[in-house]
Amino acid sequence: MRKKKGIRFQFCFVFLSFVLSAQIQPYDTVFIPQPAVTEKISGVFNLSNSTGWFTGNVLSQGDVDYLRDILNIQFNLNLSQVNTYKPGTIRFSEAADTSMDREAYELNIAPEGIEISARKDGAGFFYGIQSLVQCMAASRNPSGSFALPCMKVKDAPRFKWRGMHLDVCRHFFPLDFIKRYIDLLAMYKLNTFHWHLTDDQGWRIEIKKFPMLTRVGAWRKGSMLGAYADQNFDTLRYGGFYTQDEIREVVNYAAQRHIVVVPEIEMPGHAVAAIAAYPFLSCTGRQIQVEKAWGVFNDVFCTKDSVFDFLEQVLQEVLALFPGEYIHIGGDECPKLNWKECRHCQKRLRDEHLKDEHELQSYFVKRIEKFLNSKGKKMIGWDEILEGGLAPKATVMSWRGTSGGIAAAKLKHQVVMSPGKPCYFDHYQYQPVANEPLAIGGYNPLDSVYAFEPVPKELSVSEQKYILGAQGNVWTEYILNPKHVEYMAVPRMCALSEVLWTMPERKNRSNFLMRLKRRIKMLDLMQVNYSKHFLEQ
Ligand code: TNX
Repeated sequence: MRKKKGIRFQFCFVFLSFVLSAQIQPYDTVFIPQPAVTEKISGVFNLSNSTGWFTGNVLSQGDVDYLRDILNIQFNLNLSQVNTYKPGTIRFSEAADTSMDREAYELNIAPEGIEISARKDGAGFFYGIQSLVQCMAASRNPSGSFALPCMKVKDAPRFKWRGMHLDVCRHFFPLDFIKRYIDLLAMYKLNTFHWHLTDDQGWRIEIKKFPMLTRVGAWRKGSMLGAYADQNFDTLRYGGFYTQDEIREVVNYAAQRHIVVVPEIEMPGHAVAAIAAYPFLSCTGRQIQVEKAWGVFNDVFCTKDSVFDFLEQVLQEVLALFPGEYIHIGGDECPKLNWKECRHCQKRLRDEHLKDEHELQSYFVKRIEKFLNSKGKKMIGWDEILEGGLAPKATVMSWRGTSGGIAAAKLKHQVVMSPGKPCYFDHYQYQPVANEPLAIGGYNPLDSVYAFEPVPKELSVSEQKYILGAQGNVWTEYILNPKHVEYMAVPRMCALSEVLWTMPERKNRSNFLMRLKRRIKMLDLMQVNYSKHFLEQ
């Protein structure tokens, strides 16, 4: 009997210490997203302008430049690079464990020096630098030096796809802001920027072979003003586009921050701007205008061969600009009305023995996937690509809830979760909504983003591995300028970063809010126009 009690006691003790170690400790107050393991060490490391840094020949040039710039720009520090290690230095070393995750890192802040270790070929050093910067922002003395609390951090992300999206079609944002947005993603260890480049209201990427896409398609003769119900428009010419040089600049800027850019070229729907530039692309061949209104429109790409030839030539230029493995082809919200009346589409239906227009959409997407695969790229599309049969290797981005993602994972297809609730950051974030800037609708407060679990309970353990991660989407029908994008994206993007990086047992809502409040120093330093409602929570 006594023995049994002893065992029970021992079990309780082990269980309790496990729970305690998984819990957030008081010193864990500087990071977003919360790292996997943090361990307090006594003492502080005093960092100042006289601290040296030793790259150990393991940091890439990109990481070296990034560190130098961020210390300089954010903290006004000009630390000197030293050629040999000596105590009191910030040191980078290659991880002894070569099987370590490509994005994992260890950060040791000890009284005698700081060490960041990671794999040489991954993003780990960069994330270690981000964590160090977060510590510094939280530990800055008024004199400009830093008393960093000593600790050991061992860290790796939960998900591979940690994304943020930006729609630059409904409203256009200058190149400098795109870079700033990428900087924000990098701060929170997000690694995918989904760039929504084409839509009914504007074509925003230069395609050399088809100059009218931007000469005509990038400009509309007015925009919808205010609420949709008002149907109010101005008559101002509005638009803009990114040249291929600018696109390359963004891709390189993102790559230096270990962020991959996934371009989205919408097809077969959301194609009005392209059709306005080249009317032969639609079923009717009618000359139409770049859209002024928001919504879903009947003029979509026709399924005749000349349209596929055109799209393949467009994609050829696109894929040469984006070295990442994925191309997003949209696939959402494609009305089938014109296809029903089009002789080309009806002939296609008969020739390919397709049952209906849903299968025709599936034919469309499969044909594009084949082309992209032949060029070594993977295709991703919104969950409508499930309708009429999923293309053999497609990755599905689930936006109409999680059911599309669940269905795709059950079919053994990879999935990125981006359900409207709570991943649409164009929805309201605070009530009463009447006090908020006009938004498209919906309600996704910070708390529901933080509580989001990307892996649905409906999936078995073997199906769960198809969930690559999740993404926050910023559609810009009602978001007119960069400051407003920041307001909608931050801090919901911070909550999402913790959903995507941190294991669920390390998440804690009130601790997250506390850290968010500490971390605003960094956002203030960068003059980010974040939404301040969380300060009242
Ligand atoms: C649906 S999400 C759309 C977009 C809109 C958005 C507004 C998706 C694949 N399509 O075209 O901008 O809702 O929230």
